[in-house]
Amino acid sequence: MILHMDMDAFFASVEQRDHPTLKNKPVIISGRSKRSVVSTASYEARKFGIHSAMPVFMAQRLCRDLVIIPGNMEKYRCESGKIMKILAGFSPFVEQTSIDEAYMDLRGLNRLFGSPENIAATIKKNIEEHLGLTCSIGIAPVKFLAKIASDMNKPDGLTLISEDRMMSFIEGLPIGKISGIGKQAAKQMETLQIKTLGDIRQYPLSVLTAKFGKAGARLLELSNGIDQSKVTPEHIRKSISSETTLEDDTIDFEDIKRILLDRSQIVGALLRKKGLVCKTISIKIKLADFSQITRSRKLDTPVSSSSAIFNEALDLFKKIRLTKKIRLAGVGVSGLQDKNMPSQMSLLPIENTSKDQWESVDTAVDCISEKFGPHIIKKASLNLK
Ligand code: TTP
Ligand code: MG
Repeated sequence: MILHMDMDAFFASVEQRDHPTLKNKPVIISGRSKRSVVSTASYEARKFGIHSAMPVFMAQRLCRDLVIIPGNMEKYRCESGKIMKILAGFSPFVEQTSIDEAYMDLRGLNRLFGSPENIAATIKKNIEEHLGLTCSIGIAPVKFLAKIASDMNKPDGLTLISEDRMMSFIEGLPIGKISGIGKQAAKQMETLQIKTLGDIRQYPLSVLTAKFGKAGARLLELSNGIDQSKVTPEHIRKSISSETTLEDDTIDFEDIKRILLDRSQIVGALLRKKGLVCKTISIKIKLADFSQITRSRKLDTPVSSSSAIFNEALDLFKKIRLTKKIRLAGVGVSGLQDKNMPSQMSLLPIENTSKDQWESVDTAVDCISEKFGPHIIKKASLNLK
């Protein structure tokens, strides 16, 4: 089962918690300018028809007693971090998808924390007790339904769509509820008599893909209760890359080498900052005629030193036979994993040792850069030009 958690009126609830006089009052969070829109509205304000993205002047017209509060993103980010930490206490399989939303894969948690409903109730209790905030949780056998479920009984909701109920739920699910189906697409579908996800099954794959492209194929899968998307924690999902468009197109090897070195250092520093190592290194080259070349290599042993990244990037670049000037070059890493996660050791321990030495140089450089700024210390070769 997959769990989806979404905080209730997140920014507004944080302010209501921190300013008890605002409790039970219609409150919106917004910018200060005349043209500002509502970032979020407390549930008391929503009763007046006020919602996110509505111009503030309109919200004021709908509710005379409306309290308008300027947002404090730093505070909300900090609260978000605390919420994600609570979730991480239950499972490493947590995927944060926005400032106040996350998925959790519940497999294997039964023994520790009980049934899915128990897990959800404990999460809600922890968030309320530690942070004084409420959230809504949805649980379903697949990801897209978990998200829909979390929205069904807001605020402070807990909704479970069991395996048994799933198909009948899908049958009557309005098509517009599916994330990614906009109003326009929903209208278009209505002309085909498709109002619910169940209606999709009246059409063969060929018709759906002809009409809606890839989305058609995905909808057909969803209508059968199949959702290929998995809960993907950040360290698995993300890749890190850095690229630069050159001031002047060039084919000069030394110039390009310097760019790759510079980009490798940026990528390496980000990787180490996140406490990650990478297994795959790639380069991207765009030529003057806008065509693009990408190359990547999977390593036997994960690395995080800028030198290791650069050496691989340069090696990949050397294998390209360049006939035109380039206008953009970039370095990327993927296959990211936690630095402390055990991985298969390299068969060549000597190679490892030399990489480790560079890693300590990098760590020292990272510390200096953090303290004095990113340009205070760099490879001598980057100064040649
Ligand atoms: P949401 O989870 O979409 O909304 P919410 O938490 O305020 O309310 P709900 O109970 O319906 O989940 O967004 C989370 C936060 O993101 C929200 O508190 C403010 C911010 N946000 C914006 O700044 N602009 C927007 O248009 C939206 C939708 C949200
Ligand atoms: Mg929310």
